[in-house]
Amino acid sequence: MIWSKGNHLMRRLFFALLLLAPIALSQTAPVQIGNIAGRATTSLNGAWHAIVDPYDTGFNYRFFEDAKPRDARDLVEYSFDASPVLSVPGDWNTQRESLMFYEGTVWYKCAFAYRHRAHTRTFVHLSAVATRAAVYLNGAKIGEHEGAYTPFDIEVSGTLRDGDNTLIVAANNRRSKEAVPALNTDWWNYGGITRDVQLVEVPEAFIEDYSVQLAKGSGDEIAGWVQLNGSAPATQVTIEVPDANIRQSATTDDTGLAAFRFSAKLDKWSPASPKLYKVIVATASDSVTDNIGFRTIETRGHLILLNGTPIWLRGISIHEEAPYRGGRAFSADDDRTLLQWAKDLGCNYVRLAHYPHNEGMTRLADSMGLMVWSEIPVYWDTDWTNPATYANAEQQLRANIARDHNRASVVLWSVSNETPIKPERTEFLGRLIATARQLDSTRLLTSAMNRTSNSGATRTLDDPLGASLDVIGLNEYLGWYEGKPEDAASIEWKLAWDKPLVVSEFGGGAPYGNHGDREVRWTEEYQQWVFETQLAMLRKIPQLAGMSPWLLMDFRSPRRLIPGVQDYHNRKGLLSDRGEKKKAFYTLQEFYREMKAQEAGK
Ligand code: GCB
Repeated sequence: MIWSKGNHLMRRLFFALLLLAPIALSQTAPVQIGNIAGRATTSLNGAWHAIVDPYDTGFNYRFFEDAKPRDARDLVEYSFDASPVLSVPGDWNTQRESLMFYEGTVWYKCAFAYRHRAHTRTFVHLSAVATRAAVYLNGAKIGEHEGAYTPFDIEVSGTLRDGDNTLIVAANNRRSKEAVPALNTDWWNYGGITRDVQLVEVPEAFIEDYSVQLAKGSGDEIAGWVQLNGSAPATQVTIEVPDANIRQSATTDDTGLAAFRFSAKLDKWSPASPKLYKVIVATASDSVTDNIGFRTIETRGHLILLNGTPIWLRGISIHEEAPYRGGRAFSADDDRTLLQWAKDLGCNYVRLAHYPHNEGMTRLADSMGLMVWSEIPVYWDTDWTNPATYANAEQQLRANIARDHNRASVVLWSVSNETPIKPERTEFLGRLIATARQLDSTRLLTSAMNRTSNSGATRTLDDPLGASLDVIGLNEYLGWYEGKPEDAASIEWKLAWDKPLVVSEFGGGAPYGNHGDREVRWTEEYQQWVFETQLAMLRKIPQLAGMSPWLLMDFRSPRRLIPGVQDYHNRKGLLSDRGEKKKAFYTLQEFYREMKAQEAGK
């Protein structure tokens, strides 16, 4: 929560869009550096000594000092060096059997050598720590963070020593009703330093972040901003797109912000042609290179338009669960395996449920041509009236948008999943939606809803939240949690708004290889039948603009307890966690083939 740069983004947009008078910058404003992949970094990944501390003893005993007994009689009641190691990145649960169900604190220590280079500043970048992190460098606390799926940066320029340094992270994944998500989720509560840790070196005056995107509503104008940090007012910034013969400049105001808008002739990014341009943002002292796609995304009535043309979202939901080895996914190989399976299914879109996935995922989606629904973990019941809960949710939203606001693949920001209809919920989510719109006016806002008004065979999706969304997300489990698959034949769906509908979830569970009569639950045949009847029902909905059934691959869940069938796994995957394709995979693949052919024929 503490190390956000959300307020930076707000400030930029405030200036860039409203062109109001500057507001003084707070010197201590936290920073989230954009485009870490384009920076000079030193990886701190590896084997870190780790102390499992279920009673939080380390805060009293000051584990963060990494003390060693001075002599044979000295009492130091802990030892990092004698404690076994855990791999970073990686959840702790799947690294040691005794930690599979562990919910508590683990202290991690990394020792590294450093040599300061003149005229540079250094940050520690933590791509994700689940769920709360307290971070210490050479015995002193340097920051803390809450939220298991978003990155944070801590400046250590004055704190790093030339020579040996010790970084200690206390990670805690205890659930709480005030947290986001709260106590109950249908996925594993993986703990630990689950994504990369890096030292990031930047010049004294550096490019903190930038937005280089097509202007809202325009196919031939780029609009955006560059935020400098540590620079003098009126610094010149250049924006270059060499392959489009673009070289433009802009000048910063006294907050370090330079806004720009210029015309540009560009080949548009799309799933059929995921063109990325090399973009160079530079000042006299700093330069960052990115690969950015340019596309527009809008709605008209119940259509979703990509680059002005209607597009139907052939999707699948994905959890950030590692194929083959299990546990939290984090590597480029994990990401590629998952997204390639989505491509094999015929997808042009993926829903990254239910939280921001690692940053490699959206970059890969950019280059593979997959549109992305990106979500924050406001899931099921939440402490709607608690200001700290709201602040945490908003911080996760800000960090997610800050991280991915230059990714062409991301077309939808989702603020929540399956929340109960009550005024305090609608107020909470309404504030998140307004914040997302302020931060990023170019993408579509959505939420996965599941409450309907039912009358006979008619189901009306009229959750009041829908009024403030661009795209209506619907999760429904007819034929699985409710009724029988064949009931789908007589159900009619209505929407309270003339807006696009994306059915964000439907499905049923079957362990791979469990065959039998389709009337028998948990067989692949039953799961396939659910898909057949659902597809027949859903395609009749006039507003249907896409779908992302539940889901690509089986994943771990502490709520899934049938031995021999679930074994702590949600089995609704179209593939097993070993990559075996179930029968329903082919049913959906065939449907997507047909949808694609229809689109091509239009
Ligand atoms: C849902 C939730 C998802 C669950 C799924 C299920 O509605 O959004 O997180 O995993 O159903 O399998 O029950």
